Amino acid sequence: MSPSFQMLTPPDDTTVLRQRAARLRSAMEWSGDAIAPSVRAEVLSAIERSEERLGLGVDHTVIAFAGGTGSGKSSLFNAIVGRDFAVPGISRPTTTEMSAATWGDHATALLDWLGVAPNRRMKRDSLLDAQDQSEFAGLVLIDLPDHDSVYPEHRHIVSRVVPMADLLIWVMDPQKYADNALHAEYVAIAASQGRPSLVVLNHIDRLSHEQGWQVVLDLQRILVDDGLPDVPVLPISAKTGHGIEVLRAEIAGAAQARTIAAEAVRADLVAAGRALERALARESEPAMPDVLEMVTTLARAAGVDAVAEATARRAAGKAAKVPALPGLRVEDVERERLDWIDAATHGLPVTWHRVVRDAVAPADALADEINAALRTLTIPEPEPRSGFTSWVTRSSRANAADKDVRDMVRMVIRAVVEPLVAEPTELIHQAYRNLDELTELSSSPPAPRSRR
Ligand SMILES: Nc1nc2c(ncn2[C@@H]2O[C@H](COP(=O)(O)OP(=O)(O)OP(=O)(O)O)[C@@H](O)[C@H]2O)c(=O)[nH]1
Ligand SMILES: [Mg+2]
Repeated sequence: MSPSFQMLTPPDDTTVLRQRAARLRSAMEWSGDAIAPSVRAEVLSAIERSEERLGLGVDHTVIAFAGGTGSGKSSLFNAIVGRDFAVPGISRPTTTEMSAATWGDHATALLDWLGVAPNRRMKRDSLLDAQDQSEFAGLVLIDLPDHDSVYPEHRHIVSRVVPMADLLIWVMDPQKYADNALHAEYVAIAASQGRPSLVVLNHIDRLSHEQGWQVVLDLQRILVDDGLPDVPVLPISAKTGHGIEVLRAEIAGAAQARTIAAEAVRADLVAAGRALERALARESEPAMPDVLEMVTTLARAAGVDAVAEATARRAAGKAAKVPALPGLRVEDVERERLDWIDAATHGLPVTWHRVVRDAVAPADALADEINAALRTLTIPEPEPRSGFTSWVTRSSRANAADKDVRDMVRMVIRAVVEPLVAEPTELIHQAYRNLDELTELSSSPPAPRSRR
């Protein structure tokens, strides 16, 4: 098939992210036992979550209100939606189920994936003016239960949905804004994973102007510790409406920046790549051992010296019987194979030793393949020449014959060693190096590395 212009267009966000997920998956597969089961589960769930999110399209932006009980998530949700849909609490506890509002379309598949019950979904447009509709088009707004609930199922919903949201709005209140559980278990983790966040300090109407700013400054300081030094704190009141317009503008901006959904998926995959990298404790660059050295040693172990020397003696005019090649013993091959694996994993975390060992063919299979190939080899037996030949000529003929035999045997062994030893090792090294790229935020795939 000849290349078309279509094939030459730069890949879009979804394609690049799908490729990243696929590379991460293959790095996982290649690294086999080198990864602890808990890290493997974490990375696989990030891959699956990302693939699912990409499958649903990145045309919607999922924004979720998260925070402690009574902080005002449902009240703020209602203020943005313009209707009392989420149930704000008069008597605690209140929100037990998620509510969702969508603009533009029903986003059915996305809401199914998020696990929003059908009767907790509301499509907003008819009551809104045209400006609202275009500003919020593609927005999926979620009201979450409290993370600090006495009901474990609330925490489960929050823990499940927080990694699925494209933007998190952390709702805090003046009483509990410093709550360690929220910061340590959610905000700091989301920050370390590069998930986009906004922070609002609700119930600001309960404080004097000065008290309000003191709390804002203190919260700002805690956010620096959380790893969110650049996220401003927005003072707000769902009761008086103070700050609601600013919040609306932030939400509209995020909804319009379509890339935010793609960014969230990318951050998810990068965080998974970093978890993988930490688990593998990458230390140094892998180096390919010398294939020729292995081949030469195997040729010697197969008995090439005696055959080459006898052939050389015949070429020099002496009568000598050229012996058959004895071939390789499994223990000789195993010794060489283990030396190869040691060299290929030198400086790498110890678990990679097992990964390379599993990838390279076992010694008995290697010995069988090499011996079978050597049996098909016909070693030329030069006829002793009659008459006078100078010493120099005889000696150069002997050297050439010796070299020919060694080259032939090495070529045959190399033809087995390349696909069964060198290429699998190179693939593992490539998977190991891929981890570098998988831990970077750059969206472009890496330039292909040259093979040795
Ligand atoms: N004074 C004041 N009261 C507020 C404000 N925001 C919410 N409230 C009240 O605080 C109570 C809790 O608000 P909700 O919106 O239900 O809080 P929530 O975060 O959804 O709570 P859970 O669903 O239990 O997690 C309700 O009685 C609200 O009317 C605010 O800015 N100022
Ligand atoms: Mg609520």
